[in-house]
Amino acid sequence: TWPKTYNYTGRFPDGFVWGVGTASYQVEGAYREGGRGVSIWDTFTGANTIDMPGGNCSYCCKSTPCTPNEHMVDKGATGNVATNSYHMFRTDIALMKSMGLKHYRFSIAWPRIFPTGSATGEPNAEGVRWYNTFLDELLAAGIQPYVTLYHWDLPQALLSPPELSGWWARDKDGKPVGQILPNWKHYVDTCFRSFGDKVKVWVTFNEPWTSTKLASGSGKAPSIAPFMNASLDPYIAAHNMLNAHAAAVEIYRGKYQKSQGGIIGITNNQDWREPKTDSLEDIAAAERAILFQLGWFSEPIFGAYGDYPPEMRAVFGDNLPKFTDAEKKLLKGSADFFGLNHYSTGWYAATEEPGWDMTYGVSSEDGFIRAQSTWLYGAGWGLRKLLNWVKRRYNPVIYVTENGWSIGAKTAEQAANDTSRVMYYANYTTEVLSAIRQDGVDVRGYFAWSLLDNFEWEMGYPIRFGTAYVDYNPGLDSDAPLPNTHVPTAGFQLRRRKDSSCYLEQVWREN
Ligand code: GBH
Repeated sequence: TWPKTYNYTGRFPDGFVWGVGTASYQVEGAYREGGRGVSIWDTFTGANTIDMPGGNCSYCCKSTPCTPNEHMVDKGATGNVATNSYHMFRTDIALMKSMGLKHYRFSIAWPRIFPTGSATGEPNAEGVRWYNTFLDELLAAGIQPYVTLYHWDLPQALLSPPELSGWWARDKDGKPVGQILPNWKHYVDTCFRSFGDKVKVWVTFNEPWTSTKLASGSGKAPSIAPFMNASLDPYIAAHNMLNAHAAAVEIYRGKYQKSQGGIIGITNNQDWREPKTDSLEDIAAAERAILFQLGWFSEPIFGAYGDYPPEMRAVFGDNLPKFTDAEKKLLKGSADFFGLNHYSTGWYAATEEPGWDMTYGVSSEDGFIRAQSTWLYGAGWGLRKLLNWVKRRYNPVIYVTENGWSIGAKTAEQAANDTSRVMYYANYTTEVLSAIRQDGVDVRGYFAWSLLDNFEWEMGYPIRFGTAYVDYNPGLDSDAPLPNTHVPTAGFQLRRRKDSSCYLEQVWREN
């Protein structure tokens, strides 16, 4: 059951930022329109091999094309159409307005700006124009954009292993090489230049841990699977991404921040890990679970030395690449705020074996209430403890950039009745309020995930995180057998607010 912690009364600080979020590949669709190039997710879903240029699957690097069913859990699902937000953006904005929403977090699709990646030259004008129109209409609706530069849809052309391995690029001695860096710098510079008059809050990367460590060879997301050296490559990818983050911030601060007046940060993700018992071993293991994920990607930016957590270096040794002094200098302090994605809580117990993450620990979830997603367990006090952890170690300005709960549904009526999501948001926002008021954590904003049900990565469309329901195939019997229920219609789709959006509307109206 839900912990009874949502009876704390009080108000959030004036100016507290309430919002909802999405990400380009999960909602845009229009995969072959507007001059958009192929992304690594088009490859992963199989869309690339069917009707996009590219031929074989450079995820697997086989000479024969992959079938669309090869990698996805939700067989046949792609982001080709998704929630069709590329075309239905005015409907989305009207929906946001109806919710009283003032802040919207979304991401820019790199392949719309540079279809094959590029280190020089002009961007794809149609892509730039689309985002400018979208931004203009958001602003006209009184909604402030919070923009993520990288939410996982890397141009496919930048990941053609083994020569050009995206974030996984390393030389033959196993040192990270910045092949991707000039492409990235040109992309972000172009975004700041093209959209910076309208965008005042930038997030460089969404969940670098998920898109490097978790993605690396897991089969759940694109990486360079067949070339993977599991004890090396995830750390190379992470290293390259951290340096890319610092490079983006250097560009923004050096060329744009003064005139444009915005802020820039990064979003990391962490589920809370509570020691399973009060033994010193379990307490230490739970601390490693946080440090070896959140700390890995936060310490170089928010810590004192521009480097990985020393506790991590002690375990990983030379498998963790080394930053040069210049890189450390660039990394240290390279964020105006700490973006935090948080969903779930579990117990953590010490183990004899290192495990895939070298934490010498294992998680379990007895006694927690579970969402539709098998990994998602609700306990708002975990978020409060996590916020306190971040304050104790780094004391930054924090924005909770994602927090959400999945519930399956076949019909709009079923979906709208999302009582457990209301409980989740009541529980979690109350704990955020407690963290601010009772613990003094400097939380400035909170974004619910997500505005809409959408393409939930390898899980496809059955998993629904929306505060609004999407009928992907209006007019079709939604209990019809697959594929109708999970291959969205490229035309009009239906959005319908769920109860949770009404609950949240009240929370942010009354603060
Ligand atoms: C976020 O990631 C993403 O930023 C967002 O795009 C996504 O839609 C949202 O969450 C909801 O999932 O299968 O046991 O290996 C959240 C962090 C990390 C949660 C990977 C799921 C997989 C656990 N995700 N995790 S498991």
